[in-house]
Amino acid sequence: MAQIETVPATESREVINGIIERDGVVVIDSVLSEAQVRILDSELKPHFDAVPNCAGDFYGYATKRVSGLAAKSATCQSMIIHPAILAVMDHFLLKGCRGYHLNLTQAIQIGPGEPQQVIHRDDLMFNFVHPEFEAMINTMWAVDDFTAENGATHVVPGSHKWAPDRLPEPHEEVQGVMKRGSVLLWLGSLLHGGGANRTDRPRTGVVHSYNLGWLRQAEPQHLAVPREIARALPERLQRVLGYFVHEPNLGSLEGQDPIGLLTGELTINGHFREFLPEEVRPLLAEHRARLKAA
Ligand SMILES: O=C(O)CCC(=O)C(=O)O
Ligand SMILES: [Fe+2]
Repeated sequence: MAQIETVPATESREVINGIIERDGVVVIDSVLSEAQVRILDSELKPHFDAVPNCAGDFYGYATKRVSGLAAKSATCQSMIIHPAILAVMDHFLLKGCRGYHLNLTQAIQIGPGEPQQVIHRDDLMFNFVHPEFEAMINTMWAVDDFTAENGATHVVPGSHKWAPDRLPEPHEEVQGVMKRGSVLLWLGSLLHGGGANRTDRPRTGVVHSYNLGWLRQAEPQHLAVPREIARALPERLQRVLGYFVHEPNLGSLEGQDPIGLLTGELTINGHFREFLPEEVRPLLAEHRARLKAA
């Protein structure tokens, strides 16, 4: 039978990353306190009350989705840059880029009667072959207890190493059963999907996904988070939202670091900087030396 390893929030980064490398998935137990989950739940409630059900064969018909969480929930803001989460992103995503960003935020409330979602890989969003590294990684924070009955996410451990066309046998699929406040992490290349809700109450979870800093964000965070809100956030979070330059020169504004939009340092027609990785410096220095000598 397939299994998901659950580790305590105190588990070392090395062990957590090792499990994810092997299985493509892990649960970190009780990262948020009961009090934090309660606040998160109350921050999400008015948005779930306002939003209609999705209507799509992928998103479901009895499921509600709320995005823009980096602007809507202070608890999500701190979850996005939780050190245990960023340690995983550092380990996997920095193999494929010089800096990563948030791909999307989405609170997902699977309502009673919703059938199981199709098993899929989220990284199909980025349609290129990338065997050397992951393009994206997901976190699913349990706002309710996730149970087999209420729609805990299905995953197929090990499927991140499968040929793209291999489909899982029923015994290879397992649900991410976890207590509220826990977080399920899975690689973008892992087969998974939302579960069927066979109870009479919704199942709420919060997805934050992260991707390589040179890929497009599924939910453009500069647009999703109004600038007045972004301005007040901690710098680490501003960077993860996408206010940084991916060297060389990807994402600069006016030839400047886009974080200047938040700090007030960005000037129109100001000094047009270059943002270059260290390893190209010798090549440039050599070129200048040759020019001088000529
Ligand atoms: O809600 C879930 O458990 C997972 C949803 C999912 O995988 C998706 O919508 O891409
Ligand atoms: Fe998914």
